[in-house]
Amino acid sequence: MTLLLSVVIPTKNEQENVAPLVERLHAALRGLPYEIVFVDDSDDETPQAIRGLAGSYPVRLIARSGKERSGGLAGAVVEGMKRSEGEYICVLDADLQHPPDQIQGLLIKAREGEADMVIASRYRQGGSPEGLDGWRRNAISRACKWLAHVLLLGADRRLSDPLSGFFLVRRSLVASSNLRPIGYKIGLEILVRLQPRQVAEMPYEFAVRQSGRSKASLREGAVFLAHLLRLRREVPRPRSLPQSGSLAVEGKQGSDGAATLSLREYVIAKLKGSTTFVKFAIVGSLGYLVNQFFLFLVYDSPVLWFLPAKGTSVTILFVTYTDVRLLIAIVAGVEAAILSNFFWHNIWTFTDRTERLPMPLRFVTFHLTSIGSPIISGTTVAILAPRFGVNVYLANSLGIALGMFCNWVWNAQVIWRKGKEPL
Ligand SMILES: Nc1nc2c(ncn2[C@@H]2O[C@H](COP(=O)(O)OP(=O)(O)O)[C@@H](O)[C@H]2O)c(=O)[nH]1
Ligand SMILES: [Mg+2]
Repeated sequence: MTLLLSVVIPTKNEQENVAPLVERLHAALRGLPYEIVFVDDSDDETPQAIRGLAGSYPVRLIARSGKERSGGLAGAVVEGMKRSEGEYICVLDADLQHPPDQIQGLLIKAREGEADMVIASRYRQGGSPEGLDGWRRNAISRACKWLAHVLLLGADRRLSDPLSGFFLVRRSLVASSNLRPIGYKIGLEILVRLQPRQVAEMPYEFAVRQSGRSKASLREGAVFLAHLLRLRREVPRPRSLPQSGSLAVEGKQGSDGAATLSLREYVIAKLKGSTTFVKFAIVGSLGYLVNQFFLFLVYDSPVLWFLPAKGTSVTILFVTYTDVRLLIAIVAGVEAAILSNFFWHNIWTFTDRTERLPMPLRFVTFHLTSIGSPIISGTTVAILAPRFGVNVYLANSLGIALGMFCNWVWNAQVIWRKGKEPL
């Protein structure tokens, strides 16, 4: 009988995990012609445990030693794929982070959708990356994914989990290929080097490791970077990858078209997308200059000779102002900046969005937010510096950034909110 499925499992010091894993696999794959191929680089009792299972289950062991181990995890997977026999190959970790009961689903998807590769995804809707212990592993995982997209897969995000270690491929895809992976990301190697015609994704819940320890480390991070750069260097990247309609992903599907951008193209595309924000920042900087200029004009220049002289004190409603000319100058500076900002935002920054709120309402709300922004930055300094001992200038910078951010959100989302695109 020809084998339908080979389950390839790399192991390194997983003695506690292999027996429960094989039992769960057997329960999940009952009735299918399958085999399990362990490729082991352990220094503990894992090989003995695997041999013990071989009597009762269709289990094979490839035990590696010395130099054979140099390719690490990815090398082990390639070796397992080469020496297995099934029409489809499923790769998963030994630590029960990848649920065996999902394999049938991957297989069905591959056969029905005629996909060469089906990736089990932590990040597609319905899946979960919960097993990544701690926010640090989570952040690292997302950063690695981002890098892989930017450097290799293109900026559009059709694949939600290209770094998944849990996937299924058709043997014909990998059979005569020259894979040379280093590190952990064998799935990425297959995606980039073999450019499968059809790739599908299926969500799954990444579980926490059953027992034993993760072998991921800072060194693996460096190896990952080296792997990315090597793929970038060695694999010519077509402009459009894969062809239109060839990615059958579950759930939301991204736009088709160029999937592979160079880093430069990616940065330019990003910048183009953010021109509104750049204009917003330029207008804000101009407002700062206008404010300073009016402060000077009113307070120091001789033009407004009719105003009270510097240092004139005045009492209004029981409050005494020691320098009423300065007060007028501050108000004039702030108001001039607000008017300048409003004018430029209206005719330049948000020029394509002016239809939403009626002009007078826009004008009034803009005044309120313009005053709100210095209140936010002032409050931030007043709280952070004395209470938390943050350096005053650092606190001020944070406050200004926060004020500007709130201002931006309010302006872009409320005052000049984008209208719906006309059909
Ligand atoms: N054969 C082999 N397997 C490895 C090696 N390093 C890790 N593994 C296995 O690869 C799988 C994933 O490793 P793991 O430490 O769980 O990485 P993590 O899931 O990223 O924390 C597990 O089944 C490990 O036993 C290695 O150098 N050789
Ligand atoms: Mg793991």
